[in-house]
Amino acid sequence: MTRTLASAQPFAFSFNPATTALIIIDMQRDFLEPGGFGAALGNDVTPLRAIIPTVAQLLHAARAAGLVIIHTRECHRPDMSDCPASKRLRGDPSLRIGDEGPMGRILIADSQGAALIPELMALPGEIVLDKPGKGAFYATSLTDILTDRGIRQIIFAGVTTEVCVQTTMREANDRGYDCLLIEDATESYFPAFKAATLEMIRAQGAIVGWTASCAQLLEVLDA
Ligand code: C5J
Repeated sequence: MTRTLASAQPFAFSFNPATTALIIIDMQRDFLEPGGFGAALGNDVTPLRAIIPTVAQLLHAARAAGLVIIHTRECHRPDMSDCPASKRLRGDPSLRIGDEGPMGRILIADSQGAALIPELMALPGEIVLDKPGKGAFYATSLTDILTDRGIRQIIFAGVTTEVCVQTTMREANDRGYDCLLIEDATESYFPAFKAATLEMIRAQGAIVGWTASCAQLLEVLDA
C-alpha cells in the first residue's frame, strides 16, 4: 500500500514498503572510530558517532515494516586488486588504504576496521554489500539485488553525506529509483558539506531526490 510522507522536502514523497529498500551506507569502524581511515585523513569522528542512535532507530523501524535492508561497506580485497593506485596514493593520510592500523588493515574487507560498527550489525537475511568505490552501484551486484526484489524506492542513511551517500543516491536516481535521504541519519566530517548536499539533492524540484527527518519518516512507516 502506498504511503505518503507529506512533510518531505521539497514536496511529498510516496513509497510502498513492499517496493522500498533501506540502504545504510558505510557505517563502519574505519569511518566512525578513532584509528580508522576517517581519522587517518585528519578528521574528528565525533560528529559521525552522534547519528548512531538515529540510524539504529531507523533500522529497527525499517525491519519492523519489512523493508529490504542493505548495509554497504567501502572496502577492498586483501590483494587490493580492486583499489586503484590513484585512490591509495591520493593525499597525505597518516595511514593509507591497506596499511596496518590499530583495527587491522585500513579498509580491507576482512579487517576489524572494515566491519560494521557493533551498534548497527546486520541481521541474518540482510544484505551486506562490499563496494570498492564511493558509489554502491560501481563494481557491485546492487542493480541485480534491487531488481530481483522489485525495489522502486530507496531510503538512504549513513556516512559520509557528500561522498558515498551522495554518490550512491545520484547513481540510484539516474537508474530510476525515487530516493529519500534521512537528514539526521546521515553525517559528514564537514557540517557545511552536509548542509550543501541536502540542499542540492532537493533543489530544482527534487533533482536528485527528497529529504526528511527520521521522526517524519517513522510517523508514516509505523502508521
Ligand atoms: C569516504 C565514505 N568519505 N563512505 N567514504 O571516503 O563516504
